[in-house]
Amino acid sequence: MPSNQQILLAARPQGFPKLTDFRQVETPLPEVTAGHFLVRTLYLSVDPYMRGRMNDRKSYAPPAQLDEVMIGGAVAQVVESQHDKFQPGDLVVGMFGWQQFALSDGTEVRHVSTGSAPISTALGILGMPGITAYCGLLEICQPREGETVVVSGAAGAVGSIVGQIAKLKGCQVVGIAGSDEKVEHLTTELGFDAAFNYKTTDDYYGTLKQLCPQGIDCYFDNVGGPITDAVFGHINVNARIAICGQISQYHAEKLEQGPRLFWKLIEKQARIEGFLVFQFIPQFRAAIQQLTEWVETGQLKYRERITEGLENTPQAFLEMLQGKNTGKQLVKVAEVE
Ligand code: NAP
Ligand code: FER
Repeated sequence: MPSNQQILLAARPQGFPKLTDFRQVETPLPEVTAGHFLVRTLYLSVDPYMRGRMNDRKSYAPPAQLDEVMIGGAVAQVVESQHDKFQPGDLVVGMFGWQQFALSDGTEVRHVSTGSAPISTALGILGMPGITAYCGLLEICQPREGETVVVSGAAGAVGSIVGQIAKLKGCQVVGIAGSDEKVEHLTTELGFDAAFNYKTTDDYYGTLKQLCPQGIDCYFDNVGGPITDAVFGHINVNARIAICGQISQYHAEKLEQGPRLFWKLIEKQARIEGFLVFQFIPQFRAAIQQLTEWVETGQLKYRERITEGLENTPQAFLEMLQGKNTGKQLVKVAEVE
């Protein structure tokens, strides 16, 4: 009987996740019933939000369940269908989970539309991370020509797109990332005006002062913690701060006591706003269309770090959390047929 390889959540992590928090099993291939279709996974996405879903805490979505397939987005190919909208051979993107095959009723599944770009980009620059960057920056930070935009987590899937879009809008762009190679990539390949390595810099406040002589008008925050504290010290009147992610806090077992700089928002009449990409669903189509055009004209560049093999998905996830990726971290599971 044909079988399905699946990766389950085996334990809820304490602090930074471990390989033993996951378990691989072989199960029978599900049967296709009326109104459903079966897909074969081609690429899996590993994302920071998955760390939050591994905790037993309800947030915007229920937690991943113990001993069930780990949640996650994937690009897949339909292999068998009893659904009007999806035919064998179709390339689709959806929340199919960490497994070789998935049965779907079509909920929140869309056909891959990446123009001339590879299908893997439907999980990165032309997918959830790209839309997060586009809508988060343009709707919340609203950068104007000549303004200074700072982005943390700058060399990752979201941050690398945020900085490039801010450049397209005529801003001065400063990135913060975790290695010298990443800093080099941002300034030489992606057109950032400046960047620094937060792992080898002690004085974030002083470095930002040097790199942002006009102060900071927009801050796109992917990381939180001491980096964000330092940015607060340099915000201009009417600054806009978008809280996209707080990855420096995701594994914390005890809440960090920060410097509590919210009075800066009063002094500078500044705005800080958290957002979830899903609040922009009405703008998704337009965002993907614009991002596709920028990718096709070479105005937006992207990198992918691709790990081979479903069995290496937990490792790829941990490596992304450790910052081994530049650009979007993916797992390649199978070739298109
Ligand atoms: P990513 O940036 O491609 O990968 C995560 C990166 O985080 C790593 O490469 C690492 O790079 C950095 N990192 C890890 N630990 C860190 C720490 N302690 N301090 C500073 N940086 C750290 O991931 P992504 O998918 O683009 O997501 C980026 C952020 O956006 C995450 O916080 C994520 O939760 C958030 N996000 C939010 C939404 C939303 O709807 N609000 C949607 C998508 C993503 P370094 O080498 O630079 O450390
Ligand atoms: C993410 C980080 C956090 C993300 C969503 C959240 C979609 C939401 C967290 C919550 O509701 O608690 O990267 O991506």
